Amino acid sequence: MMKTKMMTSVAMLASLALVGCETLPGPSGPPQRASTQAPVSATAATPEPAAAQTANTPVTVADARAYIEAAEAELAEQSEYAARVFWNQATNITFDTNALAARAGSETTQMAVRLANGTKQFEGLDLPADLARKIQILRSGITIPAPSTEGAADELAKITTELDSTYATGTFNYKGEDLNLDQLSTIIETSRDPAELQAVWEGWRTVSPVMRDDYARMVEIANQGAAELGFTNVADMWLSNYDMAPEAMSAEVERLWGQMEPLYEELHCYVRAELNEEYGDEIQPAVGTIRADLLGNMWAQSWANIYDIVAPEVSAESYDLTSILEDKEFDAVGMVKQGEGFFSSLGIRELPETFWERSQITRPRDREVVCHASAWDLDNEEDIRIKMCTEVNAEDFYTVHHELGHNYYQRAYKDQDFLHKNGAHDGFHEAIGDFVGLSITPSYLKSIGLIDEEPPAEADLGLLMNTALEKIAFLPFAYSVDSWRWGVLRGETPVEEYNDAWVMTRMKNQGIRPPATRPADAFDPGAKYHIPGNTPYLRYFLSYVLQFQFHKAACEQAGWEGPLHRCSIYDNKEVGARFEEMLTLGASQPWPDALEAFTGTRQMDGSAIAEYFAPLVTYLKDENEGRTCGW
Ligand code: X8Z
Ligand code: ZN
Repeated sequence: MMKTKMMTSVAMLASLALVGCETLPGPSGPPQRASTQAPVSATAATPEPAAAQTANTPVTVADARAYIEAAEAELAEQSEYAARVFWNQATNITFDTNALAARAGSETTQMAVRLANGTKQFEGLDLPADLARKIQILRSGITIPAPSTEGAADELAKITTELDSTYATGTFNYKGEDLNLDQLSTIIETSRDPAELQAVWEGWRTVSPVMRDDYARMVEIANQGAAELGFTNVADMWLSNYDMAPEAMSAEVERLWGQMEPLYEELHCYVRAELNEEYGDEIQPAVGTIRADLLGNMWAQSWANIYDIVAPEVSAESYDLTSILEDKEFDAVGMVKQGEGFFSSLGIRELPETFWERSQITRPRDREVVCHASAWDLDNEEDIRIKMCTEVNAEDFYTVHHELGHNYYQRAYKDQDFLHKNGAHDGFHEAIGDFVGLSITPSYLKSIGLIDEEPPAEADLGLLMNTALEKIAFLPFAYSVDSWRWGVLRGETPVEEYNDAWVMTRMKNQGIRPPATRPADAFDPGAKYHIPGNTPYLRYFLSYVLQFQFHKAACEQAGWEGPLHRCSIYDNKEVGARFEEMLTLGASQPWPDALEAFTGTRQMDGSAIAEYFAPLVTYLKDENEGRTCGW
């Protein structure tokens, strides 16, 4: 469940390289390498870090190296300062912490933009690969860039701040009570009353129409910023972060989605039939698209909450992890300790004492905080922390592993140069903890004493269905979010068509539809955090592909011969050592090198997912026989 309840925030503040959605969410929520709220000042107070140039002295490779070294030093110092300011804000939201965070973010952004623009002096030089790579990282890592035009960055900052805080403080009055996103989400997850589901689904979307025109203006300014940095538009800039041309990366995404689409269609077909049985033809017809509010999640991005409706009847009873955690009287800290225990079992050094002293593991009672789970690296060394409002349930048990994955990655690459202190790409960062989560199998739960007996093979369908509702259902959602956004950022979708394009993109890829015709002023994308928060979403799509590749490779290294979904790498030091090698590389090498180091392949590929879910797909195909699938 999304736990985004930011009372206010300063949108799109810069965070430097400790970044990724996982890290350093400054007050803008999921963090960016750097964003350009700030003006690119032609008269920056800080001198350019490069060796002084005169008009008739050509720059050299040595100059470029000196420039980058100085830039990294400057950024490293600023990033620690900014991280501490942001942490303060995110764990104690007040007027003052917001103001300080805004200022730190603005300063950081100005620095990042100035340094990125400063690399233009080296264009045309035949730079060694490592330097060219660092310059590329510096240039393309700015999520929402501003041009240096007087006032543009200020205007952009104002808009992004407003967008973000509008989302964060959004409420909807339902049955006389103002409900926030957490409370509305709970209804969507648990209610089985279609009228209530529709009211709440539509209700949450009343927070976003006000965002639409500001969003359009933001796109306009950001594209000017991208142009100044040498990019066609912001979409291309985002797609330039994958060690290949943006067009090639787009083609990669299409290829991967093409691999997964047939699998998704089987799941869609089966779930639609079950919902039809549950709700009847009036509410959910047996053909066509699925009503989005019936899927157990505010954005229909994960369907695990309707497992009870779609559970395969033939499957034996499995276990309910939430009940087990409750029965065993776990508390939030205990869940994090259990997560740490998994990483320790792989031979990865335990978390520092300061992690336990400084993390926010549960929601404080006495102040406003940003509850959306994140993992932070405060000093580029050992000061790693998570910030969660952990609840004792299965979902948060997985989230704990997800966040710890970010923290262990951060610590593993801490000795890389500053611009290489990052994931091999952003999808890697998102995939680490989820990869470990795939090893939370019955055998693992038994070995840590959470269950007494492993469920029999007859329970496999149920186990796989549960995972598919989480992982397979998510793929076309993640693909849709940035498909929509690329269209907008490229200027292909005019503002009047924003909402229709969003509805159509999701209809096409996910086969879902709103419960009723949307109002003319709707801006539904604004009701999903990552749109007003300007967090690129492709990372999650890639992560959901990569985590299965990691899992398959790890299980092969472990000599596992059974079905992939029963494989756990718990306690396997050899696999752990190889995994840590990949983590230690950070962003120092192109991502295919990191991928190859662990999996032996240089390509992202959906065949591991297909193999993992093969038994379920056989079942789904069987069940779907005679049904007209698709929409
Ligand atoms: O935003 C997140 C994480 C932060 S990295 C909590 N996720 C996406 C979402 O909630 O929409 C994780 C899965 C997808
Ligand atoms: Zn994450």
